[in-house]
Amino acid sequence: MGLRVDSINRQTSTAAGGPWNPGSPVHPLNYPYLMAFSLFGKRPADTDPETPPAEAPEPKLGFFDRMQDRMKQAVTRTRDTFSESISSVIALTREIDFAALDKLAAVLLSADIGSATTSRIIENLKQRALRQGIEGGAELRRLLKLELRAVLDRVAVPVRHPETPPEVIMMVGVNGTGKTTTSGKLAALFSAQGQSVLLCAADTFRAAAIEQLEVWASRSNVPIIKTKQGGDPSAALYDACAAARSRGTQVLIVDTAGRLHTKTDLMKELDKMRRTAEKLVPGAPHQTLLVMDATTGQNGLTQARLFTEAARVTGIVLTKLDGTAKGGIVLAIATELNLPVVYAGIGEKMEDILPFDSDSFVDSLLE
Ligand SMILES: Nc1nc2c(ncn2[C@@H]2O[C@H](COP(=O)(O)OP(=O)(O)OP(=O)(O)O)[C@@H](O)[C@H]2O)c(=O)[nH]1
Ligand SMILES: [Mg+2]
Repeated sequence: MGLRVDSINRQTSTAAGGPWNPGSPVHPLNYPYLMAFSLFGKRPADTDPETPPAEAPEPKLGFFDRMQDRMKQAVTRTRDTFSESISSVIALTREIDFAALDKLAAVLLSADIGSATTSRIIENLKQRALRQGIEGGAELRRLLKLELRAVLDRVAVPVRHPETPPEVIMMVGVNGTGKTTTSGKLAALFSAQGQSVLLCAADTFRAAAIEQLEVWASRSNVPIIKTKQGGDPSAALYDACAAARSRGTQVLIVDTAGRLHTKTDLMKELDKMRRTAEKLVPGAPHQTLLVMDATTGQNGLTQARLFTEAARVTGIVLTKLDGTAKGGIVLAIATELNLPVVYAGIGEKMEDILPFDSDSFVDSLLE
């Protein structure tokens, strides 16, 4: 079936989702950074051509900065350690030589950037040093930014949304990474962008998992389809897909139970859910987002690698970026999983989610 390729901007005309309800907890004013999306996306040509520019809300001054500020704040701990270490490497020498670059390699490794990515970046910088020389700290920072961006941009493919709704997004991952929280945040985010959203509580395994998603549904003013605890998650998903189709819902977000890739039965259950969704909605699930906890570092990465192999993951949501000094894991994810980070979780509140943007991330890391 046909797919519409969008930039990270999911904004559609408000006609599709109805007018804003000023009393709604997801009123766009509660998401001031949403209005900055069109400024923020890197592919302006890909924005929805059906959105008449005249009707697009005027971006107010400062919103772009606000989004950048939020990313900056989220990676404060990473930036502090990272920048401090880089400064100390640079302070040792005026001219950037191989010895300084080897020290820089140690800094990159300690920020969890990963050995493959680090080797590649340092090798490129050494080649550059041989060819043209690297004059000093400012030049090194500039070149390092380019290298980091290149790593992220290599895997940054535009999200492909289906032409016919609903778009089905499945949240998967190991226990406790933030799947339910992210499902709730995304429901609120898309809804604030004017899209109709349905949540599906397909974690029937953990006690209180359904109630937890219900709380998010009511917070974000989004309907939910559920079954009882212990029920078949595929049955809940079937009902949700049928409901989304008959209601003309634009986005169906499916919260699934935490599972380890080693639990064969549970991985088979994910497969069954995929097949169920596809029966009712062609091409579904359109996105399978692996939710990863940034604080688990390289361990999380090993788990994620095995998970992505088993579950046909299309992108990563990196949660708890606010709680780690090892935000460099974003780069290791790009190189080692060959997948883009599409959203970053930056706190526990409903608005604590950002569409991931490599420029903003790298700028925030290396001011
Ligand atoms: N600081 C911070 N905490 C987060 C973030 N995302 C989720 N959390 C917290 O992480 C904990 C686990 O979140 P859940 O959404 O329940 O995780 P889950 O993956 O659904 O867990 P299971 O369903 O048990 O596998 C909760 O305390 C969340 O508030 C984030 O971006 N930042
Ligand atoms: Mg959960």
